[in-house]
Amino acid sequence: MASSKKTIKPTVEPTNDKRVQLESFTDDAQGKPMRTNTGTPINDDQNTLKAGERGPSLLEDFIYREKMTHFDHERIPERVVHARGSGAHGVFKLYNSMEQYTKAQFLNDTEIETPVFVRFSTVAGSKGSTDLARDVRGFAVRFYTQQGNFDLVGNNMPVFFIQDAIKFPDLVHAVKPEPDNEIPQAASAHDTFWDFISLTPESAHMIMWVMSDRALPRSYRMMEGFGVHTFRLVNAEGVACFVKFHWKPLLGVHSVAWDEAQNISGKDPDFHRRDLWDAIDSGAFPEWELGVQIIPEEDEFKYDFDLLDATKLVPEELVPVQRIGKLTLNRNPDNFFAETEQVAFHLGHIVPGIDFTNDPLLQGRLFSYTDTQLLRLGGPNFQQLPINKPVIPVYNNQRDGFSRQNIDSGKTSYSPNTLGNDSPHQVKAADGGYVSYTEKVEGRKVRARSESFRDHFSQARLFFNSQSDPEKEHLVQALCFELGKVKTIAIRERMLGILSLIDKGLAGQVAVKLGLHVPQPPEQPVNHIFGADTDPETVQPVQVEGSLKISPALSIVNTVMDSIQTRKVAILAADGVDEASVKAVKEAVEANGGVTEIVSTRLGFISSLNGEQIQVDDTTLTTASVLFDAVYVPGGTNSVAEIEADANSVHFLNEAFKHCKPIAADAVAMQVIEATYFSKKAENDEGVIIGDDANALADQFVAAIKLHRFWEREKARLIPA
Ligand code: HDE
Repeated sequence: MASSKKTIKPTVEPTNDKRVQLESFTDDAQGKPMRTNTGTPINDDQNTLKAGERGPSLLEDFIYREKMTHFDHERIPERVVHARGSGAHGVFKLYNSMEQYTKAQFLNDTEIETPVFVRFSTVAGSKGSTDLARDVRGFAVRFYTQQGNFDLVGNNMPVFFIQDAIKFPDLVHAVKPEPDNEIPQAASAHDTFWDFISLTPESAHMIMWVMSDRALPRSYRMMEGFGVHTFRLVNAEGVACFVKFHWKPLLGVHSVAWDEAQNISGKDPDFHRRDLWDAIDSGAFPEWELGVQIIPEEDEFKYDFDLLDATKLVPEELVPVQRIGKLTLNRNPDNFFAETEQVAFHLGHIVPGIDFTNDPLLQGRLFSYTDTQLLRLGGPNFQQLPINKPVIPVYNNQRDGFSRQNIDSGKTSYSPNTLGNDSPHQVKAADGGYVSYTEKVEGRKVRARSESFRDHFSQARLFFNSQSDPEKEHLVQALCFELGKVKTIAIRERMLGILSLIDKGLAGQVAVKLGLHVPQPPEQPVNHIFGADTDPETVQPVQVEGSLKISPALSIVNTVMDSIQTRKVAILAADGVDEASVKAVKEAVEANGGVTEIVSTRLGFISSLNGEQIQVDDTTLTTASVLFDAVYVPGGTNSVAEIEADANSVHFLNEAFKHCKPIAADAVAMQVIEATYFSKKAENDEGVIIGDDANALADQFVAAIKLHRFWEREKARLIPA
């Protein structure tokens, strides 16, 4: 019989466009018949096959068994860390060519628009935990470049807890819920975490960040991102320089209060996820500028810290951040599981022109990420999932394995070969083949930590000293909260010893709240950074007097405050509201890109003074002040009376005041303000605006929302944190 060679045509032509590529995998079931996975049309998807209407179910029911088997296998292991996250698609556009420093094409050509996928996450909590935990946030960005995928797997803090990757499982075991009772979820305020930290002085700097307002972002869209490690850029001539990567949010860096965060966790645990989704959905696309700090190779030893030590940052005052391009997130995923859950980031996904350094944390990460995906995504073919596939076709001799998607044709899957014309072939460096930077490496085989990694406190102190007074106060309160939750007194005391090595005043303030004394002289932190045979006396941390005393870039008080875009304003109104008073503020807020919602005592429509019907968006029962950035009480005698009489509305205002938010009220609504606990001299409170000229009031209110919060209120009005 003559063999007939059939060619099966792909339904979608191969493409380099990530968007088209993903869409080709997107199933739209609109108007389509239901089938089994092998294509059999399904007649009844609601009843199992039985022997008689009231009889037993039959094993031959392939429709039921296929449906249930698939369901039973729907879950995959969640990420060991960063389990809770949210993703979005976008594009990266370069401002200026970086050709001088790197041959990475997407950093050379300002005409290229590189597709990206970003995933933000918390670290400690499980997949279903709250967004508002006090925690580091993951900030992982994948660039789908024409030279392959480049993943910048960073965090919203520029340093890390530990210096060597081998300590990572210990750190994570310590912060995760305690193993005997699996308590507490998504929280570091417990004994095992602080036990580990108090024995790990290298974590001092990171602890300052995690106890600061940076750990409580208002939104993923209002966080900085950092590559953390020092990386290398390599240009076409093979000349390298060191680089630190930054993401600068165009909306500025903003945070919420701790009391507010705890409240949000109950009222809307999806707060950050929803915020990201809604912003993109409404066309208010989140934007960041990519920043780089470039450090010439010859400056490797110029600083009073080691560039390879991930517990150190390079102060922006020493090496300015150059903004080289913009990331815009402009599309929500179609399917959370297929995209956000299955995306597999790895800082080993690298392209020519970018290279690693010997940072021992970075080196260790290069092993862990692929290893974890093998289990999480069930085998070595996870790179072929739509979200992980590069935009360029991939050919190599890898074959088979669980869930192989490619149908690799031909006889040869080895190199060199003649039977397949020696294809696929290797790529010459001149044609873009990846060549590692030829750094000279020499040394004895040792388990050791460089002496240059032994200063743990100078940058912790730099961070603390660079904070504004309210930020310092929040940091102290955070430590009092966290250590107050620790049950073992010896751990609290050991931590006070560590804090006193950062700043004696800081340690003293925390000690008062813990009812303890700072150990005098401070108990030297037990140094667990060396092996069992090391004499602890010879390897104590060193105290370095950092060259910089203050770094203004570290305080979020110095962030941009020029926009109210996407800020949510609640308008507390009821029947009889003065529509002119609503309109002035609503229009001013919306004209500046903010969002308003009418919040009332019931759902439906309210009638204004003129009989206009105004739709209610939410009630004081179904929403809460912690879900808004600002609140306004318009005029209209009846409306004002109803709001004043509603305990939830008054509570709404009290909470907004407590969390230092801008509050505005029409002069007619003064009686509502008088019903609050802050009524006394409210007009003199910064960020509380009361007036009878609706337009002037609206302008002042918008200006106040730009400032985000009036943290000074906490001290002036004795507000609990
Ligand atoms: Fe990760 N980290 N990490 N990490 N990391 C993971 O990989 C690991 C570290 C970061 O949205 C895991 O896919 C080790 C620093 C982000 O999918 C795992 C060490 C930074 C994400 C892993 C670190 C990060 C992860 C878990 C110490 C900031 C989420 C699931 C050497 C620069 C990515 C996974 C996403 C995820 C290992 C330290 C960022 C287990 C061993 C430092 C943003 O492989």
